[in-house]
Amino acid sequence: MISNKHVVVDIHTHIYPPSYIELLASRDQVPYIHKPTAGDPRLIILPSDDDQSKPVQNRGRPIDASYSSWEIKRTFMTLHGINVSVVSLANPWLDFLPSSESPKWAKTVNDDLEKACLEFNKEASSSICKLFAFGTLPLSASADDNRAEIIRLKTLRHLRGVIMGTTGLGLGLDDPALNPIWQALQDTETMVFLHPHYGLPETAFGGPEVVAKSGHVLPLALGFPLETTIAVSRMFLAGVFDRFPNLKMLLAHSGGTLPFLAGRLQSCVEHEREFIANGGCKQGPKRDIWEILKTNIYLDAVIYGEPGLKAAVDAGSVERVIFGTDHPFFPPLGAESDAWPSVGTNYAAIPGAFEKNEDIVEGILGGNAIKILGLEI
Ligand code: 5CU
Repeated sequence: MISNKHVVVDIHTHIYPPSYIELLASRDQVPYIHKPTAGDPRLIILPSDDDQSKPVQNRGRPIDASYSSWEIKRTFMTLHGINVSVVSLANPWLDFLPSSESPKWAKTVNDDLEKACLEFNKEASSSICKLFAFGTLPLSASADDNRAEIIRLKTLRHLRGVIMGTTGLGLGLDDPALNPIWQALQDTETMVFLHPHYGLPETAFGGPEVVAKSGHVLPLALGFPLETTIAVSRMFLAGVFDRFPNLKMLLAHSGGTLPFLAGRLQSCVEHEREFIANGGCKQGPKRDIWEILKTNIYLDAVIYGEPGLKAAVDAGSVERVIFGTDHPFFPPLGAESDAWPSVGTNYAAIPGAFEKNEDIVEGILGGNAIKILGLEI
C-alpha cells in the first residue's frame, strides 16, 4: 500500500456498473462484450477492436471483474493510497443507444452510481475511502430529455458532474443543436468531464494493417488525445465558450495536446483573414484560448510524465489540474497485487515536476478536486 501525507482524490477512474455490462453482453455489434464458453469475456469497444480477421474470442481484450466491481475499486484505492474517487461510466457511455432507449439507461446508470456511492461510503473507515461520481447523459435523445436528466442529477447527493464523449449528438461539440444542453449545464453549474473514445480514422496512422501491428498503442497514445484536442478546438472556433462563458469542462489526459498547441491555435485565429476581427466576414472566436484555459477548463494529470504535466499547469493554472489513474484501464500485465506502474508514473510526475512546492503537490493530488467539485470528506 502507498501511504500519502496528502488527501488523494482520483478524478479519472471508471466503472461499468453490472447493468451496463449486461447491456454490452446483450449485443454483437461494437460496443459489445463477447462471453466465450471458457476464459474471460472479451471487451470490444474501440473502433479498432473488432478485427474481423480474428475469431471473436480473440478480439478486443479480456475484461474481468475489475471493470465492474466496487470491492475491487476499494482494494485498488487502498493499494494506491487514494482517499476519494470520483468514478465515471467508461466509454462509450450511451452514445450507441437509440433515442428511445437512452433516457431510461441514463437514469438506470446514474441511479446505480448514486446507490453504489451511498453503500460504499457507509463502509468508509477512518482512513477515508469515499466515492463520488460523474453521471452520464442520454445524448441520442432530445435536448429536453438531456435537460431533465441534468436537473435530476442535481438531486443525487454524490453526483458531481457528467462525463461526455466528443461526438455530442452525433455531429461534434460545435453542433448548434447542443446549445440547450450547454445552457442547462451552465445554468446548473454542472462540470462536464470530456473524454475521448473514437480516436482518429485508421488512415491517419497508415491504415488498419499498420494499426494492427501495435494493437492499442496508436489509437490510445495518439488517437485519444488528438480527438480531445480537436473536439475542444472546434468548440472554441464555433464560439461555444463565447456563448456560454461559465461552462466548466474537465478535459481527460491533461487536455490531449491542447496545452502544448494552444499558442499555435490562438496564433492561427489571429492570422485568419476570413474572421471579422481580421477584416473578413466570418465570426471567429471572441475570447482567446488562453483565457478559456484559465476560466472554463480544468485538466486531469493523467499524462504519465513531467513535461506534459508542466504544460498542463502552465497552460491552465496550478489550481485547475487534478490527479487521476484511469483505473481499470492500463492494469499491470504481471502480478495482480502489486501497485500499478501506470499509477506510479502519474504519481511520480507530480513531485517530480513541482518538487519544491508542497502546496502545488497537495493541490494536484487532492486539494484542487475537493474545492472544485465541493467534495465533502
Ligand atoms: O484502454 C482503453 O481502451 C481505454 C479506454 O477505452 N478508456 C479509457 O478511459 N482509457 C483507456
